[in-house]
Amino acid sequence: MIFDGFSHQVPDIDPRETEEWLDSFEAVVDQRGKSRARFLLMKLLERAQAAQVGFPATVSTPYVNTIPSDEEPWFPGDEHLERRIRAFIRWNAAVMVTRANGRYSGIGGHLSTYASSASLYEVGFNHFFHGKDTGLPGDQVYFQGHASPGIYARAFVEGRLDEADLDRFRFEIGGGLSSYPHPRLMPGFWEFPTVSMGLGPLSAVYQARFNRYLLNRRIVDTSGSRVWCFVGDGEFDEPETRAGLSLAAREQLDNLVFVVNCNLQRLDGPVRGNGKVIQELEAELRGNGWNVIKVIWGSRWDELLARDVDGVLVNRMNETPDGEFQKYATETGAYIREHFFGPDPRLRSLVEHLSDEELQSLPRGGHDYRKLYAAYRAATEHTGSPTAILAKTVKGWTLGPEIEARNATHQIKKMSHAQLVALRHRLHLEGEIPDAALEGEEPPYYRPGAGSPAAQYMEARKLVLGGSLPLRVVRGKGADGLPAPAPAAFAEFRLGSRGQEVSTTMAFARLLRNLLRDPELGRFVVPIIPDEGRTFGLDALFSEVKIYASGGQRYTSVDAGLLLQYSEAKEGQILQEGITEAGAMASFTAAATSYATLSQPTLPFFLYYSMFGFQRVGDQIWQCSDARGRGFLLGCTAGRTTMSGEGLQHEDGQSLLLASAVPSIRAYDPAFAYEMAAIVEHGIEDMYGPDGQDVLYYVTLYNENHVMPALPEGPEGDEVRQGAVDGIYRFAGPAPSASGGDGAPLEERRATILFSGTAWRAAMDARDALARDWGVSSDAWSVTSYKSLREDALEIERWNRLHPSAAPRVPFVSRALAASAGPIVAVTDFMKAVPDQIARFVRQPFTPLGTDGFGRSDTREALRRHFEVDEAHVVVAVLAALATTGQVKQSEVERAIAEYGIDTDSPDPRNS
Ligand SMILES: Cc1ncc(C[n+]2csc(CCOP(=O)(O)OP(=O)(O)O)c2C)c(N)n1
Ligand SMILES: [Mg+2]
Repeated sequence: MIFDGFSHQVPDIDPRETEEWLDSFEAVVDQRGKSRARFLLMKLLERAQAAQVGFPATVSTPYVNTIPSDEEPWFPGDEHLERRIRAFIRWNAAVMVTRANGRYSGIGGHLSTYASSASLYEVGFNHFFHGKDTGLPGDQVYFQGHASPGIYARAFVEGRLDEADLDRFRFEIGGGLSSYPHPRLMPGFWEFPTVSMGLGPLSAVYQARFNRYLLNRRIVDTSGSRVWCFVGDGEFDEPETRAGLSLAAREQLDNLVFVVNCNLQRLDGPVRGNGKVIQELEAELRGNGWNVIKVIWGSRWDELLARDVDGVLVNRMNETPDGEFQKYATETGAYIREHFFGPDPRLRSLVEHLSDEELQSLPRGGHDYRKLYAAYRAATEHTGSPTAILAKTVKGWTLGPEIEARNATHQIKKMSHAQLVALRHRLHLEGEIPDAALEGEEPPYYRPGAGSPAAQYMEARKLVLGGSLPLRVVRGKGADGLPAPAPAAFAEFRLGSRGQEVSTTMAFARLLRNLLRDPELGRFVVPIIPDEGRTFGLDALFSEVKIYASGGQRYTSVDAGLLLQYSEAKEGQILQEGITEAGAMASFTAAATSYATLSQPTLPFFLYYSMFGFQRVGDQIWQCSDARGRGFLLGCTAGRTTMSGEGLQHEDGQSLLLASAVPSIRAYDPAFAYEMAAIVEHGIEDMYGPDGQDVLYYVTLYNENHVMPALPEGPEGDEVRQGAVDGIYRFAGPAPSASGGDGAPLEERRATILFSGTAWRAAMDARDALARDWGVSSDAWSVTSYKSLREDALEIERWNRLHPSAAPRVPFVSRALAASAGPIVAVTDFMKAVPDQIARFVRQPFTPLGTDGFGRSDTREALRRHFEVDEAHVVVAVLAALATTGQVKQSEVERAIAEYGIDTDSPDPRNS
């Protein structure tokens, strides 16, 4: 019993009155039945709500429409014309997919998702979605990826695409229409990549929140913008779909509407054959504090429900599982009469006056245009919480009995001639598509002529709503772009840490503070943290720029009065997301794409535990890259041995490898503060300067403190900075070799050591030891970006291959390292595959030392010995490499192994 605890703990001040109420309730149950009792309870609850008697929210309501028919608003459109337009779009969507698959069997595409949701989209396009022609940001609409054929078909009917475009659906090589919403491929059309299920809804929540953030911070007036997100009922099973629900309600995002296409099916079959997905989603959403509007039944059911005085029809609706409803969608009227209405004589008599055909065509609410209009209207008028419209539809609706509601419907990619003839009939398009046209090799498209009533109507609606969608425009570039930071922000890092031991994370926290204080750029910086701000040394910012809280701070902080107090404010700048890397990444994406979505560039810095980035939210990073995001991802506490005490699930040795898979990521692993500062300075220019690139920067930050070296003065310093940006530079020249007699390097005992990040210490110690104890002189190079070096080399390799008669070009890394002598040993706190990225492009023998294997907790020293990335292993690797070519004797290698106490029988850390 839900309220047991409550009623037992609150004293009953009038037991007699209580008893009277209970007795009369029991009498209703006995004499009038449970349906009546339920009805009365619902009425009471409604009355309680109206009288503002606080009561725990009931999470589910009967399986009927939320908006009663007598509360539906007047429909302001031309229903007939809108139906015609819908028919044209439906037709073109089906024809486009069919033609594509006729041309190249297997090219794919989807018919039934859009067929189920055409009305859901059209009511939005005709009446609610605001475009961007006015110069305002307009609405942000997240389309279901598999519904793309219908969205293209509408753009065609509007005249934004032509037949040749439609005929290149899914033929993306050479610029055809992309299979799904991909801004990377169609940057003037799609805004939001949605086809990886769950990421669209999550992004939509955080987009709506980011709109509010910019509004509250008085950066963009988003008060007229609404975020619409179309979601599949199957898609709701993705944890990401559900991940943002509570935040949306907590933040009172009444600028957000989810439209859930409840066709009761996913790819393989029913979403909840034995249950009721709409009821389940209603409970989930209401429980999370959402306003839920169910659109289950079309208008022709209203009359039946009005006559359902015993509540038997509602009961039947409540108890029928989705699997049955799906079956009814494929069955005859006689079957429905027998099985749905049949068992109860009261029910049977309710539909006596309807023919079998009428019974079969009793529509679902998601195909009833007026009911949808009412729901959308209510959603836009609702305040205080986000709204979800749960619309019941039939998957494949109008496509005929062989496709509608079939379990295989999602996979059907082609319609036969007979099916197209039937579709034409169903859509009443005989006048527009003559028989002769259907006899041709390919079914024809249809577009109403310019000046036709349909074209005029669409044009008029477009004018009212401010333009067509989807549309991606980039206005936040050039003169409208982001102000460049003053160079002063970066200056201090040139000097090193002047004897102080600091980490690159600490240096970055200072740099971020400098950027936030920049008089021009500062307010556009968006720091994002999923908790752990203190770990990264950002707590000083809490009081300085404050944490964004839409309702301000309504409590006295425990540390109020202290210098570094925890401060939340309505105009706060930090997005403190709490422990949700997924949510933080969605915020990052909203900020990283605001230069296009909202015509206002912002500069996001997302700081997180490096292990929980690419590994945890890799698909979102991919999505953000598709969306042409620009911003900085900071992998803090990076490294497999640097984060000493945390162990297997924390210690990151792979994020740089995972980053190497994302084409638009520039991945950096800086060792020193000045490298980090040079990379960030360059990155801002690279992404937001006049030639702004749609790329993301990934920068690792470590928590190990060192005295940070200073940048050399003058032109040499400039070269170092350039090298740090390009990926490699010589940090230290040949170490004088003690056993070289007078200290001159022995020509034949030379080596090159590459280091990245915190591995620089092992590299430099080894360099000293090699010179001091082994007569080997080595250069040490800092490699800040193996990814950049590899990409440059691959590009040049390709160019050379395709230009056989031209003088071959030489990759940057090959040129750089040509100047260095001896075998190369590369040491990193990441996997060996990270340095291996350049092995092919250097002429010297190449030995990577890295941290392959599961991480574990111990001291840094023990971990570095275990993973074989400490000074000892660098020395041994250098000597062993020199031994293979005879410059060093085998016995010297053995002696080094013994002197350093390396256990040669220890298992490979990769397997242990
Ligand atoms: C993360 C992810 N997993 C799987 C898929 C493959 N997939 C594409 S559509 C689909 C079924 C979608 O069902 P639903 O969300 O109900 O949409 P409907 O087409 O029924 O409207 C699946 C499994 C995907 N696109 N993304
Ligand atoms: Mg579905």
